[in-house]
Amino acid sequence: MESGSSTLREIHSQPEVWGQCLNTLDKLDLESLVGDKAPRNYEWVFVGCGTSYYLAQAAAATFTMLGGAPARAVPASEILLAPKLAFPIKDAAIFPVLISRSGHTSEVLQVAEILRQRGVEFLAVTCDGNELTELSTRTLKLPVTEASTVMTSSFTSMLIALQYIAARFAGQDEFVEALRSLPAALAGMLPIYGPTIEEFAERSFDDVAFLGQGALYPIASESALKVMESSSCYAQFFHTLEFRHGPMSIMSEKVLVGALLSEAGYAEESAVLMEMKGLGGCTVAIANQLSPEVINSADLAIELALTGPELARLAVYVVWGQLLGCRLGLRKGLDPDSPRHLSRVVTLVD
Ligand code: F1P
Repeated sequence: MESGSSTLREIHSQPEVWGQCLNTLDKLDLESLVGDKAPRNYEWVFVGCGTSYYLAQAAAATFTMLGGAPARAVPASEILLAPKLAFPIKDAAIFPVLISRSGHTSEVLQVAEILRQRGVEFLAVTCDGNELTELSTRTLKLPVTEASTVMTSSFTSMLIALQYIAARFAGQDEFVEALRSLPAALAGMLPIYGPTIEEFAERSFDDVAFLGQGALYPIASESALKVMESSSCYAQFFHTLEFRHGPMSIMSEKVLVGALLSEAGYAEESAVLMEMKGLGGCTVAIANQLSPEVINSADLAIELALTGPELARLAVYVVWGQLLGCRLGLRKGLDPDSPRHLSRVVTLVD
């Protein structure tokens, strides 16, 4: 099979896959799945590893911002190695949500086993294996199949699913409607930005940094992870304004800075990106609506032009980092479907 063909196909399949997931969610009996665990009564603690951990962060941000009740994300390994830090409050007050595309990641399964032994009920969110689902009576399995090692459509689909649940709890029908508009919107954008990103990825970089604030921070983190996994290039992620506090010393013409710009912080965040351009860097600006100064300054400008609440746009923000990582990897002669040293599932043997 041609290098990267599964990853590219899976990235481009997202409009269709999101549509199928939304149909599954519409048919799901959410009340019996999690109705008794309302976020106003329980702290939802989202747990995962790798991409699923960044998804956990984006889900926690959505629950906190939409529902107004605190929610958190922790890597599964923290529950195993620093349990007092990960679960400082009573078991009875938390509702863990264990996220794993495969359902077979050892650290997540170990957390599931610990919770089961302690009698803590949890929701398992997955696209695949039953090893995880067998440990919980509450499971959400999405119709997403991926052949690639790297997670793309599974990340965005599970994100949309968790945002859908957050919106249902918050009684925000217009948020659910905004999620429903994403498949058609992305289908319109991919033919425009897909070729642009392919051409852009002809350049080579020594370092890559993705920046984002608020709920866009986990999306910047996942974008950087995609570039690392798919192109074996070191990529970092920062809260946008933090980049001035030290990291900017890496700036040169061989550094790529990608900024996921929010509406509320647009002026401050775009100023950082333009400053990095002034220091010789190559810049990518991604926003719902871009100002002429940013369009003129950035080497690559991606405008989402979506309607609906900003928080409902997270899934679309990540697609460009997915594509960029894959295209950079292909340009380097790598196979983004099977990145160096990685496997689809991290299985730890005792
Ligand atoms: C989590 C994960 C992936 C990563 C890698 C190993 O998988 O860390 O994010 O790309 O290939 O596994 P999962 O628990 O969601 O299946």
